[in-house]
Amino acid sequence: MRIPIREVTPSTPRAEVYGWVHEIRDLGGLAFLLVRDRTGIIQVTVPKKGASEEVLTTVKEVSRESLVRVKGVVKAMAKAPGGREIVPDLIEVVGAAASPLPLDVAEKVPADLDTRLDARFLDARRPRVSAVFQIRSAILLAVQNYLSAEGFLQVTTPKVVAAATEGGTELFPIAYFEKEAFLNQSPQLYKQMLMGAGFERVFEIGPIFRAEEHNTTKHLNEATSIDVEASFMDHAGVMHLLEDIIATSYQTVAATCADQVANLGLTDFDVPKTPFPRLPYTEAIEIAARRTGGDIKYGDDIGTAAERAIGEEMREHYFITEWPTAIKPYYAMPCEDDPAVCQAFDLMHPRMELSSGSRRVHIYDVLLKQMRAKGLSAESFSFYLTPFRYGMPPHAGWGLGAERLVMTMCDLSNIREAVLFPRDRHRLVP
Ligand code: AMO
Repeated sequence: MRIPIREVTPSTPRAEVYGWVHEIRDLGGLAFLLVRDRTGIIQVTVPKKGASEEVLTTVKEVSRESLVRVKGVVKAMAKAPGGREIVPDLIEVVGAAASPLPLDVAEKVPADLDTRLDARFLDARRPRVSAVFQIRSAILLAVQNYLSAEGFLQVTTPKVVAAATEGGTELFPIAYFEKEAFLNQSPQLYKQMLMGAGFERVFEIGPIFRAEEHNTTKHLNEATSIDVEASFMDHAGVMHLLEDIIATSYQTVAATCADQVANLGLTDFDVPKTPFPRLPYTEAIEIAARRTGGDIKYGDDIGTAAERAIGEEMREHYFITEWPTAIKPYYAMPCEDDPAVCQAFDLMHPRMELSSGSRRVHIYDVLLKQMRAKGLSAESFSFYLTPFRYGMPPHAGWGLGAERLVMTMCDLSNIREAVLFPRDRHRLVP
């Protein structure tokens, strides 16, 4: 624990700390409290001879996970966590914890993920859990700093919308007065419209909502997307930006979150090397077919099994490029020399997809044609289509799943571990 030394006389540095009672040990002549805050653990040592009556009573009666205020003398103690202990003259219970605890923060009693998420406030007191959210915060800050320095404007687009962005099946309908409305699946249409507004470079870090039917370890119903859109850049340009942001995020975490990385037991925390390999879709399919022995063929989506097989072969971050136009969204720009292939990409971690993006169609007639080809009605998208008729610049962008970035960086087995209060098919509280 980081302890602010408040008053110093030459022989007796004193400190006052607030923390939760992690463990209580009574060794006859000595009693110990391990007191924990977000920076770590400090041992509070109470010699039974010489301690005040009040301190002794508090140590005897305080329950685990109560919040206490401790004032006393700081002493070097090689065997204590952090090499120091506090010998208190005051221990005050600021907030008593009821017993029994819904969850053992000290992790002596194992708990499954559901129990942990039900008692998330207690679960998050665990250093290993809070480390994930400190790393998550460092990543998001690194991304914001990077993009701001590159001239990107941070924007916030509506989450209550009238039209589907990424296809109609994963939409959450909501009651919005007398109108039909939905929770937005992606800021896609809005970030493109902002290219029409002349903003040139925008980014948004915000929630996306997907009514995924299935409970998987890598899907959430409410996720956080890091979205980028840039005018006068093509797909190659935004791919460079994306790989640079991934590397920068790892570098920042390595430089500023050493304790958290250690708490998570990440012994080989390597910053991925850029540039990432570019793997054409056709080759990705060949690898998947060879390694899985399955009947995956050109034109198929790359599902979980294929994704895993290709990842085992690549063993590092990589891009899948040159996708068939037919399986990418209408807003992806077809290649000039072969319109059956489009200028879209997915960024992959060996375990899963992290991001997808593309150069966009910026020509009104082509966009209209592609929307119709996908069975979408141009009328319900007129708010989106109109800017394409008034000087839309060429542009490109991507969406990066923040939880998947945290999950793969921290080597978490379930995406729910990367969200404080996850939303899935069965979980709406807390
Ligand atoms: P896409 O649908 O591929 O693309 O989403 C982009 C990235 O967002 C993350 N993601 C999710 N994470 C957790 N749970 C989910 N249900 C979920 N859905 C998506 C993934 C994914 O790679 N508009 C395009 C992006 C663009 O072209 O700019 C889009 O939304 O990490």
